[in-house]
Amino acid sequence: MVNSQGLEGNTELNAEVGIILPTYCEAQNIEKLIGEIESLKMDASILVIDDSSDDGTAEIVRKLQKRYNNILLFTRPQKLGLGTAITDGFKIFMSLPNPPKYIVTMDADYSHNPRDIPRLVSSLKRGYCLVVGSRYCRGGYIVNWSVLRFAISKIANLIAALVVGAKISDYTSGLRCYSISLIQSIIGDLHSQTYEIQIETIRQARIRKFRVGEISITFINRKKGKSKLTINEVKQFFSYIFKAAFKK
Ligand SMILES: Nc1nc2c(ncn2[C@@H]2O[C@H](COP(=O)(O)OP(=O)(O)OP(=O)(O)O)[C@@H](O)[C@H]2O)c(=O)[nH]1
Ligand SMILES: [Mg+2]
Repeated sequence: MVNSQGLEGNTELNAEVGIILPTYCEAQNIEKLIGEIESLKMDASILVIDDSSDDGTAEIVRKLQKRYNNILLFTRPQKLGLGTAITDGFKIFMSLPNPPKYIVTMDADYSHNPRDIPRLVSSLKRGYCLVVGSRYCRGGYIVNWSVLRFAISKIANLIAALVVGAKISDYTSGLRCYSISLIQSIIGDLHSQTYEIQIETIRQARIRKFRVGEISITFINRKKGKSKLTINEVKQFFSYIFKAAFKK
């Protein structure tokens, strides 16, 4: 079923949690990831935002839609960036007849463990509006990253901490849970195209004095498929942070 927005799947779902999976060429990861999310038997729906991956990612998702009735697929015409994929995901979930109460975002490259989703959601229920899965707090780990990748992430986090000043240790983690009320409040101010979305959401939440927290996670570098992080995206990321610093 394709609705007027170009959304494929059952839009009448009424799940407590909405999970956004942005994909660009994740054919080698998406089936295992969705299978594991489904095995958690949560009250959740899954929304895949695919940028016309040429490796058949969307076809795999369509096949999975026949097995599970809680998967939505939104296909965009070309690679448009992680930031807009996430904001499109927020807008789609908000536009459904029964929007979820909590929205989780996670990478679809199998770096994030689906078993952390229930932990994130229960932390949110304890009074937070945004909970980040942190690799840098006590108990958090990163497995199999290059020194360069780790250094870029650490520098980005140090600068983000200075600019945004939330009491968390990981601003760039893609595994998070948001309350729908937070999303409704910040959506009009989200303009990120790529990875800077992770900082922009926390910054906008802080500006509005929403409670932001974190739980520890273990991040395992992707074993299959290629990273989509390019030098251009790193530049766009730092450019956002520096602009935000001067807006303070
Ligand atoms: N729809 C969409 N998804 C994207 C885009 N860029 C990245 N993604 C997805 O966003 C998630 C994170 O991308 P990765 O390439 O793993 O980047 P990363 O995790 O920040 O960096 P690595 O550590 O190098 O893996 C993955 O699920 C990607 O498929 C994009 O332009 N559009
Ligand atoms: Mg990754």
